[in-house]
Amino acid sequence: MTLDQQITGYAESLFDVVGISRLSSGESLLILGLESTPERNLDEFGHPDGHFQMYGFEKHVAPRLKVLLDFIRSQGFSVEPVGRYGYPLKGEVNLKKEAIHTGLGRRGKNTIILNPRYGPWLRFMAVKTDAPLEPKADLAQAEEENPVCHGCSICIDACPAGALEPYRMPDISICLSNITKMTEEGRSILCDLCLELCPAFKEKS
Ligand code: B12
Ligand code: SF4
Ligand code: SF4
Repeated sequence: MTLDQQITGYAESLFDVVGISRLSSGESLLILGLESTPERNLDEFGHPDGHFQMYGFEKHVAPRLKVLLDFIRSQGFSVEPVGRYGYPLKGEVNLKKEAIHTGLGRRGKNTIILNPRYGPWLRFMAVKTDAPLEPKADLAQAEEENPVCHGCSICIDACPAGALEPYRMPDISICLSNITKMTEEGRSILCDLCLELCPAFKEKS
């Protein structure tokens, strides 16, 4: 087994999907995806006392990331998460574009990546490494309209903020996942209606 296969195989034992991309610096990006479910809710955020907290990522992603990073370092390579728990919050890496280019799914009209197995429920993380990982060119997909969205506009019609146009969100400041209400414990109440109503791949997930 090659080193590439060992590292991606190890990552696949910890995460639901794994993709490899190459940065212009020559380093590799491992794109990791984990399904958010009611039992493993990655969408649990909050900002009590003004400090942004990623409760779901802290609980479910951080331990997996630690094991993966330890493994890659034990092979003699450097590796770092991009952003907190591999979530580039300021968009320094566009995880949806990377997911498309590494074959992990295609964008839906709700702008979210739809995966044939997990629908819109994958959450993505990125780690940067100098390990020699080869992008799988045959898996790469283009940024284009998604056949599963043909004839459907459920997400666009249902959006209470009118924030969606097909495959794009012209003004991100009006999305109700941006202007989140808060529970008494300081947990964000996200909207997510455009994901919950999406029928794509529901029967398979
Ligand atoms: C900023 C941000 C937001 C903003 C803006 C969202 C947006 N759609 O841009 C707000 C706060 C509103 C938001 C909300 C949510 N987000 Co958010 N967000 C991000 C973040 C940090 C950056 C995204 C970004 O770069 N946006 C900028 C826009 C310009 O980029 P873009 O969406 O790729 O837009 C491209 C297309 O529109 C394309 N395009 C334009 N015209 C056309 C036409 C056609 C035909 C096609 C095909 C394409 C196309 O060109 C644009 C530029 O490349 C990422 C994490 C990351 N670093 O990637 C998470 C991320 C995208 N969010 C995510 C999630 C899950 C959500 C929420 C569901 C809330 C939640 N539970 O966490 C909602 C969903 C709302 C929605 N429908 O998008 C996930 C998506 C996972 C997935 N399966 O795709 C990400 C990847 C985070 C993660 N770690 O997994 N988010
Ligand atoms: S609700 Fe319909 S149009 Fe929107 S992303 Fe899902 S399948 Fe595509
Ligand atoms: S999360 Fe809610 S407000 Fe934001 S685009 Fe989806 S349906 Fe609209």
